[in-house]
Amino acid sequence: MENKDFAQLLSETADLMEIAGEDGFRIRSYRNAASVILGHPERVQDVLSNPDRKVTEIAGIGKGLAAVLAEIAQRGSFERRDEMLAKYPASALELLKIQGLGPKSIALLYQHHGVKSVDDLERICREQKLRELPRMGVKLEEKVLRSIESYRKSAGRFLLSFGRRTADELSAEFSALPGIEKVEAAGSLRRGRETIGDLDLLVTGPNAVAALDHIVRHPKSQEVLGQGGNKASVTFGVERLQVDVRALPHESFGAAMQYFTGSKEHNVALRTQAIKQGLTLNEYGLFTLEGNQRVAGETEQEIYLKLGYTWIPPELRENSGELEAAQRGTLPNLVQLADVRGDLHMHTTETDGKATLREMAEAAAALGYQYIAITDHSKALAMANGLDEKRVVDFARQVRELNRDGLPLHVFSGLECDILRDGAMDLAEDALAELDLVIGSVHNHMNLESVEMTDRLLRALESPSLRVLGHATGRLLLQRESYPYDFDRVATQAAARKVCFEVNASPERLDLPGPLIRAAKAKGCQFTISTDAHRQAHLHNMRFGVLTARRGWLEAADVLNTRPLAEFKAALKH
Ligand code: DGT
Ligand code: CA
Ligand code: CA
Ligand code: ZN
Repeated sequence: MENKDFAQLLSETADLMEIAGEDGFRIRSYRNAASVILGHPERVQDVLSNPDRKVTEIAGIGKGLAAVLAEIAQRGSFERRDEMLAKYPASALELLKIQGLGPKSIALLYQHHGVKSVDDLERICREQKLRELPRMGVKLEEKVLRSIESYRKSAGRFLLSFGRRTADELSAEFSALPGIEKVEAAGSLRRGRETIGDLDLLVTGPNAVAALDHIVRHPKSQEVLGQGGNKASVTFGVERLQVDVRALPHESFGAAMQYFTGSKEHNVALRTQAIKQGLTLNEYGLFTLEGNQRVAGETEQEIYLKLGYTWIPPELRENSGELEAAQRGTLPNLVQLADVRGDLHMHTTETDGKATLREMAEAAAALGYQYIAITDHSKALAMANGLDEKRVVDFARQVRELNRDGLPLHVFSGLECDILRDGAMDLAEDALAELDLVIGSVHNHMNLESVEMTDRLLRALESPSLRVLGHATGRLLLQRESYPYDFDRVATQAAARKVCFEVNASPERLDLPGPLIRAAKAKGCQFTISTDAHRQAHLHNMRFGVLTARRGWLEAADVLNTRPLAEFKAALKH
């Protein structure tokens, strides 16, 4: 039993107890224990099996929980959990993932209609029975149906950052094996999609098949889904991410990269072009239809070139105009990580960040940046101890002084100001005017009608201090859909008011998404790419923001924080 497994059993049980409407104290103690165990550096199992140790030594684990943990270690479950599972099946846990439904509503649905699974819930909504329950209604019924749809869409997908981490871990292991020359990730990960379904790893070298043996014997591989002469598939890690590994000969590595990078739609269009030229394209290479002569295959570049295109960056391969542009030679010169000169959205211990201004500045300087903006929350986020007018003015003065005496880079005073329900800024304009950079963000009242949300954002754009619209769709990947509004109208107005859209690099957001970035650019908008860091390590997420910007066809010139310090300062003063 790993700590993760202990934690999961405890928090599942807490969820079920919450559905059952049981008392909050016990529920909190299970949840608390789950998070303590997850963060505990040694294995709980080892502590339990060591006669000289007691689990109660771990802070937050009392006698009652110690008994529970011992029971779990012994038989993989505990009494309370068995009781709950007798009442509600494990499928009830899925219901908590449906946005808009809390444990109380789920309990009600269970009592009245025996709803035990997402399928049951969908049926009850379609039969228009949810609307009749107390405190529910037609709106909620519609919302739940939409949530079910998005839940199904995201089930079995993973964040890009998680895919990247796993790919890096496995690439390093494969590369250390003798006879392996190259390991590359293909598929949606290489295209920088915000979520990935599975990981596609391609390996070449005189002993590339060693990677296949390595993955099927890997201690973290849970299940071997298939193993052939040049391919192995497993589910990997406790998260059970599917990993496909392919071993390839040198001469078809480019063709395989091209094929397995996709997207499927891009590949279909490319193959159609090949056929027009009397050629056929597959994962082994580009061949003549007649005579089956190899024309290209070792690199992607030569394949695209032989078909009349310049090489197409993977982030653009969605069959949305990139092939036509590559044929004409008019592909954008996409922004790169190295172009970014500063990070314009981060939080500190003043609000809900974990590091001080100075610590963030030092970490950012170590990344080679020339400047950052500190943008803590405003007072509407009381939970985060958001800044009021007085603190904002003090903060702006303090930053001016700090810049005079030896910070490792230039710090701009900023704020992530809440956009209130009616579109007003959370703080008075004269306080905002003291700051170098004001980001406006929506953090609550996200379930407005599209018309209301559009008006709210249009009104926010009238604020003379506003420079950036932060994470402007509000989506949380795999958890929460974007809120609806008339994006074209808002983008048109943002362009007119010279307010930038933020490309938020936080892996849970990646907001704006690529297609909306592209739409905003077409309206004449400018952009920033920022991490929304809440601790130093988050500053490294910039790479995911850049990938997302590239999926939106952005060039360095479209992104304000690619400008050198002096130029950036001038742009702020426009
Ligand atoms: P994912 O894994 O759902 O995030 O998305 P992808 O794009 O990584 O899709 P995946 O893993 O199924 O396949 C990787 C690429 O391989 C895909 O983008 C295109 C190519 N590919 C795989 N199977 C087929 C196929 O049956 N037909 C075609 N045309 N292409 C395929
Ligand atoms: Ca994939
Ligand atoms: Ca795959
Ligand atoms: Zn925010």
